[in-house]
Amino acid sequence: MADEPIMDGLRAQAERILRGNDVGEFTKPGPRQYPHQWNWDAALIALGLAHFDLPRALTEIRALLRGQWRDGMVPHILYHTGPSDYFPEPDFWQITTSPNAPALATSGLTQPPVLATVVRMIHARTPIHEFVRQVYPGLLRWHRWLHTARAIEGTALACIIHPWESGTDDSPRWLRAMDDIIPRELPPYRRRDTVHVPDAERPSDVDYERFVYLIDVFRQNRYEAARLLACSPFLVQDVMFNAILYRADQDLSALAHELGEPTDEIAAWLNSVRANFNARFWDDARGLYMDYNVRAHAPICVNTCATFAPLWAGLASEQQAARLVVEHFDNPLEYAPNTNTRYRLPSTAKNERDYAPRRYWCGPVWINMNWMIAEGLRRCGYDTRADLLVRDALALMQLSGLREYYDPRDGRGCGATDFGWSAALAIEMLSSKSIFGARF
Ligand code: 2M8
Repeated sequence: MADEPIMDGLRAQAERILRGNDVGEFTKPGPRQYPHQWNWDAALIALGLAHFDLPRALTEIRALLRGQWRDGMVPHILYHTGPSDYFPEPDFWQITTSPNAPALATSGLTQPPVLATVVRMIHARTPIHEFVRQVYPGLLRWHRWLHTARAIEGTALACIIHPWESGTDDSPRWLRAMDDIIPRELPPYRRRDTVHVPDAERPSDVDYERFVYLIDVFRQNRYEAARLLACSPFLVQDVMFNAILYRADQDLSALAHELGEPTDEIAAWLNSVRANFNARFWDDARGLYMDYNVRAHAPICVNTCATFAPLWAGLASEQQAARLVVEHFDNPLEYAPNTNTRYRLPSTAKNERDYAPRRYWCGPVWINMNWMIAEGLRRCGYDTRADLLVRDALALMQLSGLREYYDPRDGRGCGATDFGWSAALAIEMLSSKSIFGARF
């Protein structure tokens, strides 16, 4: 049984963190490490804020859409308050070379499109018709851009051109895909991400060089979508990004229907993704979903928590869901606790070569992943497993505070402190009635 007074303490702490990171129109993901607005952080933060300050939640979303590019892209970082000690600084992106750049300083990349889903969730709880009407055109334009400017081979599956677009930046799946990328010439830059967080919990220098090299390629090509598809050394179809997009298309379609807007275009994207998703990503021999390296014309055979994202989208069949759960989620060599690890869900399978329990996306538990995969498990009828993920997420936050990620062995907090989406999703999980009662 959940200990409700302690949970109240966690909720109060989470609200304090969201208030503390609030800069007026946007919320910093981390007060020192991440002092700007990030795309999927903003969406998840809005979901948490909506539980106690709905107007502020809507402000967060409006601020994010203010950075939308003329071609529809919603960027991954928005520098509302100008430069800080964060690298890349706004000028490093050189976005003004693109005719599509907005007036606001932003990055030149995007991030997982979870926003339409969040808008629909908030609206389902407290109707916000006028707001939905205002933001719908921007959401539609973003999804259209993803399904066209980022699509190849005549399907609506989206490509990403930089690991940062996946949100799981140095996941071993990208480290593997970046093996062949040899930076030719690097622009001068200075890493700042290891000022506030120990080196061992952040990407290696070699990986960081590749991140920077890719940005340099994109700015030299003035962010022209067709050129980037043609020349980006990193071109990948990310299983989690596409699962999030598919789910967001479903939510966008529901919003369109309610607004009396046409839904045919969205239905065509949904049909195309549904028709191609499993053929592209499902590895029947291993019973796992794998990303696809478009440049190498080959799947990226690395087992990470992204494999569970199709559950969130309703893209896995009953048999596929059962294999993911029984062969992998429950497997102590991969994701389930064993004598070395107490907490679910390691972000990389523990038997992967590059698994590292304290390094960024290489192994630690992330609260957003636990939440999203729990929702997916519930959607597929695996409520007991979903409860395990929620229970562990809440236990970790109580044990070690609202950190960016956690060591699955002992629950120690890593990365940024007072982390925004951990706080927001603590509130979301605590507010969902299903977590209280007999199951705990
Ligand atoms: C991390 O990414 C940024 C670059 O975008 C960084 O490491 O500096 C990722 O975890 C990403 O998913 C997240 O949105 C961002 C802010 O929390 O931090």
